[in-house]
Amino acid sequence: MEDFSLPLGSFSLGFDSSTQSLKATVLDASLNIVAQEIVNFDSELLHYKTKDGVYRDPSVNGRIVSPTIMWVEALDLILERLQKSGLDFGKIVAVSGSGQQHGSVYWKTGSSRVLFSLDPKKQLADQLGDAFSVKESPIWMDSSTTEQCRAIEKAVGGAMELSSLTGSRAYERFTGPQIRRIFETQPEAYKSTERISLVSSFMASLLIGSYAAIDHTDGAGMNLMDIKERTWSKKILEVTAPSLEEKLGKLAPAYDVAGKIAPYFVERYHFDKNCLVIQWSGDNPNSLAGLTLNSPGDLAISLGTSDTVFAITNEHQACLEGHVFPNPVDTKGYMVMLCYKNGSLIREEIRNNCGDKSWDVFNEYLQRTPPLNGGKLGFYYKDHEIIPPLPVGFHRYVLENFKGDTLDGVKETEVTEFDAASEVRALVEGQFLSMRAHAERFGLPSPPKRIIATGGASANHSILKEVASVFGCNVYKIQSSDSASMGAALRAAHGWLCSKKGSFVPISSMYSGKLEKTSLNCQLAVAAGAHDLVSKYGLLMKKRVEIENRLVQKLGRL
Ligand code: ADP
Ligand code: XUL
Repeated sequence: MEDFSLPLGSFSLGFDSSTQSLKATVLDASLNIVAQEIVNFDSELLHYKTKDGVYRDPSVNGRIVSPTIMWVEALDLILERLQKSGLDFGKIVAVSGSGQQHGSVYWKTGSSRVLFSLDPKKQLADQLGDAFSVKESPIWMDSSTTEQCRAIEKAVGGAMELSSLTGSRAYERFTGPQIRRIFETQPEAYKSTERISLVSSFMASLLIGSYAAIDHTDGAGMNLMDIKERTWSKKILEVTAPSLEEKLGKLAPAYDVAGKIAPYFVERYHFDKNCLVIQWSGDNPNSLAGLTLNSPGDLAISLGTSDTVFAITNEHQACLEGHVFPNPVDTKGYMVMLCYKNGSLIREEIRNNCGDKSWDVFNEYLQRTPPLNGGKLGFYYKDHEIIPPLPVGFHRYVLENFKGDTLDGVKETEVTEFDAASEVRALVEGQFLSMRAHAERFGLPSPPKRIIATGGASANHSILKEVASVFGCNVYKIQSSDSASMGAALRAAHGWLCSKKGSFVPISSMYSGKLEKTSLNCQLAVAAGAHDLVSKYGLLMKKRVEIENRLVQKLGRL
């Protein structure tokens, strides 16, 4: 029988270049974690003065960016830390990574030469400071491109047409509308750009010392790629910005080799010169790999800076809400996903305002308040939301006479505040009710067979208990809450095996029959909530959707 694992004693390394931090996970050949590191942007790279890893531009509505060079500096720093921890880089046979999706990097003409000849005696950031034509990368939180979204949709024949071509209608954070905005507002910078990378392909480019391709899965988050053909859609490129194809370079499958590790890393950190860099991909797709999501009835909920809900599917259907991406570890299937912008950051804000800045107090409030919150419902947006498309603002309602058995005679009254404990419950219940409602509408597994939770807030048992109650199913977790870097390390090993074999091998062959002995094993975290509660939450959800629709009519943009 063929051996589908890395050689004994070797390692694979996965990064997660996310909104607030850069993380790394090292797996051994048995797929167990041997090292993990993190660099937090706000608290450890103080000189960039980011808040939550980003700059919110007060002068342009919805503009949210991050300094590109900060991500570069973080890479050296995390490698230094891994080195200090005693990691033998020579054992790493493959590296891959996750990038926050949609964010874009603009390489200035001539930068490929700098990238190709990096001096191992100097830091990367000291050499690449002048490599970018746009120094602040637009990221997934940006919502400044509504005009560009509508123009692109119109030019290709409508939102549904764009969704059927690319997997999503136009979204403000998607890279195509972002590129069009750069072209319109900074034409000189656009002209002097020789390559546009995603965060994922950008970080891979640093590691191979030349421009890496964009992988098919993260490429589907751009509104530029024909999702069925997995090629750039010429029609959409034309209506987005001039000479775009040459600036984007090639597309490649996620399991492809991007290149060998650059001499910079061999000399500075003593990587083996044959170490392969496998295509990086988006953080959500790599989480799908790290959570070994391969059953159509499973639902993943990621509670990171953004909250996302995703599952696998065999078909691609056009939709006006949510996204379809090629499955990064299956050559034929797809992943479907919903993304919320107000995830961990609004939970932190409510924790700070109502819960004494402490998760313990926040959790105690959740435990102290009854399920359904006595009919108190809230909508909390500290940043412009994606689902539903509503602007910054808080909206609170009390449902009179709501007992959870009928909506007859139930009327809502808008109020300006709740007591602290009810505010916490209204936020958390509201987030999961919205996920359940939109997941059902989008055709995600309902009820799911099980939920696998991940992301920073999945460390919080009280929050996971609410997930189990609202959805009415068991909630599982893997060993690490950073499934994006775990998935990247797994995909690195997978890409290495595909390269050795000379063709695609199913990723499950790496762990089938021995999953429970690996760090990828999913374990029960919380058992399903009581059955009658699930139907009561169903009614509350119905009411919430009614109110949400009214808010969107009044305040939203579609
Ligand atoms: P990203 O990868 O998108 O940068 P993470 O998945 O690392 O984000 O999650 C970071 C978030 O996790 C923080 O913003 C924090 O609010 C949240 N978090 C961490 N620990 C807890 C906890 N115990 N309870 C709730 N949220 C938590
Ligand atoms: C997904 C999205 C976010 C980022 C966060 O569409 O915008 O989840 O990937 O890193």
